[in-house]
Amino acid sequence: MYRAIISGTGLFTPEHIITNAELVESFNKYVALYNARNAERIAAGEITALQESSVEFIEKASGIKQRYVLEKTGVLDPERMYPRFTERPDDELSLEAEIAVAAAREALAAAGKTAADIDGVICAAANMQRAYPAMAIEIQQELGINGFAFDMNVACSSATFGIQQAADAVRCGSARAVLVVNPEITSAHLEWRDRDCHFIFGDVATAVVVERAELASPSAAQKWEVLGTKLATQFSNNIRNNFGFMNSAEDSDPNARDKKFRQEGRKVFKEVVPIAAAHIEGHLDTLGIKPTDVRRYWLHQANLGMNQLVGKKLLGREATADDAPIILDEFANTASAGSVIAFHRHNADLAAGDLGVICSFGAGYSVGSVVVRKL
Ligand code: CO8
Repeated sequence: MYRAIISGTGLFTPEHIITNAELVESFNKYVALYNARNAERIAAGEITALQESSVEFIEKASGIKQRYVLEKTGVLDPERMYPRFTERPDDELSLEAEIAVAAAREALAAAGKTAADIDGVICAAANMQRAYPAMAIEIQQELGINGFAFDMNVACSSATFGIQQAADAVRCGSARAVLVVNPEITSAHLEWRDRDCHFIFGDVATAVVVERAELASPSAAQKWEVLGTKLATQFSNNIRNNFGFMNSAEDSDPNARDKKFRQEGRKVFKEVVPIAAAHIEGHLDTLGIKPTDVRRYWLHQANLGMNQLVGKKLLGREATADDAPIILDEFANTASAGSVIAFHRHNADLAAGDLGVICSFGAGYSVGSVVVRKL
């Protein structure tokens, strides 16, 4: 068995920001239009009037202040309420591959690696742009990497599940180094017309290089030994999206509400916090580490309150921004990428020997943890 390390990370951030104020303004315009157009049916009690959203609610309930998106005019158009992308021909790089490649190039540079050093690419994300060929193979081709590539989807936990696959391949010797990319175009699978969730998500892409410790480049800015990985799943319908290849054969409406992200947010909050905290504690225990010995937790970024509760359960006190950094105020929930953004942004200040945990949790339910030590 070889030792696996994380030797580089990368982040692609879209150029457009939607603030809560902009989002709520356009949502409330949509509500006014909808209610005016349906005034008679609403008055007759056939349908219910839509209610306005509010910046105060969003910030208090979630901690989110803004989100990055790849396209904002379509999202903010009250007659449309979803992004406006142009379909690309088959011989052009697809959008999801494009943002993954941008993050991947940064991760490779940070690790001091070139395409020739990488043996595998895993595209781990909550949504794939198409069924096949795999997004990962297109990304592999664009980067000029040999070896293998495949896609995997475990919704918000895709990144940590991908890191485990990469670490396993490195540890057992089937790959010298594996690139894990998490391109998340959440804006295309969010129902921006639903006030319960219209504020939750943002677009981004992250990338991580996992490689054999002794092959690490001297120019790598950081090296984090993977001490252990642990994954767990438990079926739940509380976060669900029924979009899929059976839709047309079933004669179902491809634009029906259930073909986009939907959730029972309260239940998710209540059920996932204890699962995540117990999972991390159990994982650390198998490695002989106490939760208080961990210098930093890079947690999934879905909700500020969730992370505060997970932090408190682990540490027995309020977790500070230094214990468990928050990036969701700036990025919102970026599905699988959140914990990797937190790691990418907030690891340089740690010292050699410091312990950290990257942990994601979400739809499935699913939870994945990666325990690392700075070399
Ligand atoms: N403005 C004003 N009021 C609102 C709004 C709004 N926008 N939305 C809801 N309200 C109202 C409700 O109607 C309700 O009113 P009332 O009390 O009269 O019934 C009240 O505010 C409270 O509503 P909630 O109980 O729903 O509010 P919560 O405090 O529970 O907060 C959250 C809602 C923020 C959604 C919270 O429950 C939460 O964050 N839960 C956890 C969510 C989570 O972690 N989900 C993980 C999903 S991500 C994942 O796994 C990946 C999926 C794949 C990505 C897909 C890409 C699109």
